[in-house]
Amino acid sequence: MNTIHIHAQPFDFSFDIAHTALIIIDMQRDFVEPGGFGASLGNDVSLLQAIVPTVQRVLHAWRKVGGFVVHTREAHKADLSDCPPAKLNRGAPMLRIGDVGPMGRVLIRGEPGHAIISELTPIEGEVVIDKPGKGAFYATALREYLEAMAITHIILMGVTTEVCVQTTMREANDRGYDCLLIEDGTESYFPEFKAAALAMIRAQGAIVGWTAPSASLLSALPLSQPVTN
Ligand code: TIU
Repeated sequence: MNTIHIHAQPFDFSFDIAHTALIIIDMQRDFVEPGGFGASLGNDVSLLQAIVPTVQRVLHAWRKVGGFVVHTREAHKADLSDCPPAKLNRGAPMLRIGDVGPMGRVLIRGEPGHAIISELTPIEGEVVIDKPGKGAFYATALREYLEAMAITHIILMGVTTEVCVQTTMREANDRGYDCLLIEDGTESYFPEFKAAALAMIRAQGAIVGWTAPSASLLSALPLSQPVTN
């Protein structure tokens, strides 16, 4: 047991790399690039692009210390059989899930928009979870992967803070995992929602979990030299 302690809110977060997963939520072209699902909902995707270097830096550092990595992607089967009408018909987006856009069919597995952005491409040994919902535990094998690796702690990054990231963090918290969200490794299309999500996660004595800047994590990892992108 080699416990690392990092400065976090509302109090220090302690973990052992061997039992901690880094989970990167939905850093896909469909959310981060123009012409995808995020943009079809009327959002400005440039806000999300700004965190890419930070997410990349933490990912590279986590790989260097031999940590377990999970990437998730939100998407549906081509026949939409895993997309409930309540999700498909919600609101008045420019393009609905399954419609053809500049990056192929929106939010459909295997289409160009489904891909994780090139800066964060998964490497061999990393798990990629395709999820039909906002939470990464719903209708996926994530729990089984975490149990197989004896994971007890989760470090989260990705998008969007108050939708898929927060939903996954709440799901994980209810399943008994201690979770830390990297503050500058997550973003929302709505800065005020990001701020509110961070505040509600760590309120009431870490009711959902902890938050910390990437610098806190990076400075505590046993790296022989600083990680550059
Ligand atoms: N990945 C994720 O957060 N899915 C969303 O639909 N987020 C929005 O903020 N719309």
